[in-house]
Amino acid sequence: MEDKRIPAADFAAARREVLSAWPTGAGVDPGEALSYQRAVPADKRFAEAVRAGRAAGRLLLQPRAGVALIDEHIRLLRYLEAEGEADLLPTTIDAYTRQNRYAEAARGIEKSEASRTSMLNGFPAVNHGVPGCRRVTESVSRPVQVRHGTPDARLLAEITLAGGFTSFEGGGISYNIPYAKNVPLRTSIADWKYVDRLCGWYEENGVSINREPFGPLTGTLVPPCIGHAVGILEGLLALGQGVRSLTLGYGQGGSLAQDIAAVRSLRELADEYFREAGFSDYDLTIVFHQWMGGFPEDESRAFSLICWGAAVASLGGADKVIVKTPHEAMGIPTKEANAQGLRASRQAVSMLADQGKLETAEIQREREVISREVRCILSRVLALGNGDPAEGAVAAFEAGVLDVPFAPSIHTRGKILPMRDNEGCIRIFNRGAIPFDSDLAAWHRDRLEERARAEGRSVSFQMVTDDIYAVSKGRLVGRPR
Ligand code: 8ZB
Repeated sequence: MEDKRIPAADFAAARREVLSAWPTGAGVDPGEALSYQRAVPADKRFAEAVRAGRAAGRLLLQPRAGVALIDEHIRLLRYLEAEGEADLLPTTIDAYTRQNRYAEAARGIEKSEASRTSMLNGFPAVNHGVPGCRRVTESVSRPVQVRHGTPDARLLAEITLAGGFTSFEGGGISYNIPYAKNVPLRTSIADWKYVDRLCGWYEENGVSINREPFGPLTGTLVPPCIGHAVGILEGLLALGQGVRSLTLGYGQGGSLAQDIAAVRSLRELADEYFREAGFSDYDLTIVFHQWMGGFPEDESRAFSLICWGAAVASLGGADKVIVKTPHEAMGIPTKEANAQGLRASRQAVSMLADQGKLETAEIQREREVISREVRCILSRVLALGNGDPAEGAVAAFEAGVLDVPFAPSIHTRGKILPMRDNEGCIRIFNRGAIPFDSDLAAWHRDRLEERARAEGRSVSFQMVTDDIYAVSKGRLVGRPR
């Protein structure tokens, strides 16, 4: 597989340009950043934590969290570590920073200082610069990851990695299509190639940085094959730039069989494609995201959904689970609610820890279906790119061979329409140009017809709407009432 590394001279020149885009960029001295990262102890390295967790068969728990001010953010992370017993810590970045609007983030910091409450929906790491990031990562005892949603994350990556963070979420597809309206895919993939090369550069110099493409995409009825195809492409791109610690993700769909099959098939298919492309020296882990769709407002119901997600992650054999909170329907959680989500998840995960693997005929069936679907899609994508995953992804989104449901981006066709079948599995009603073999396509239609018969109505867009709201209203399948 042809994915050329950015040549050293080009990369050095690009770094100088990126670091001059905002004053705090000058705080990054690559050589000094490398020495600083080399001194981060092993028990605070994300790559080492996920590797060891997987080796020990321990499912790791991680929350989301981020506020505007450094001291407040440190207090928040320490609370999640102490009261939530989080295995891994996050730093969720605010929306201005995600859109490279650092001047507005600066005003948000000022307003937060004046009002003594966070006026940003996350931690503005670029504005706080390298020293601010180091204060955060030095104040906690667990590895910390940058979580965001940034189409152009080059400066954010430079500053946070120099600042001691040891894992970086996102990818050129998964942090564009679900997050931006009008950023060309070619642009975001090129900008993420820089991020991956930066991580690869740290790797080559003895510093392992974990990379995590964002698996759930829009988090709304995303068929497993779509997230898997995108994740595998982003994995190929990352490995191509020298990344070695890779975590691929999947967002809970709601069907036990389909979710377990999705976790298992993701690991299997990713390994298959990576090896086929000539990569062998990498460490792959799988992250399961608790329900990313609309949550029930009632906190007791929210806890039920949280624990169910934790249980499925465990039964599926994921290595990490991203935990939701009972405040999900309301917005950004308090630190107390965040720790509650962690402790509720911990109870379920601990009780399942020694129960082994769940295998059923339905799980096996779904695993085979997902594998076939992903192969149909990826063989076409890679053919479109003549073996190059970046070119293939751009061409595939243009042609509708890859399509993400309910995405804001104009750079995906938006033709794909997913809905649940009678058992709650996510199927595809309208697949646009997604290249399924004809028997697979027919099988999806049959499954949906079966539900339609059971509900005494025809397969229609109404079912999609009903399914989108079903979980927040207390059910899985959006049946007529
Ligand atoms: C795509 C991710 C969405 C999820 C949570 C949302 C939602 C966003 C923060 C946060 C805690 C934050 N989220 N920003 N959670 N602190 N600053 O990410 O609630 O669950």
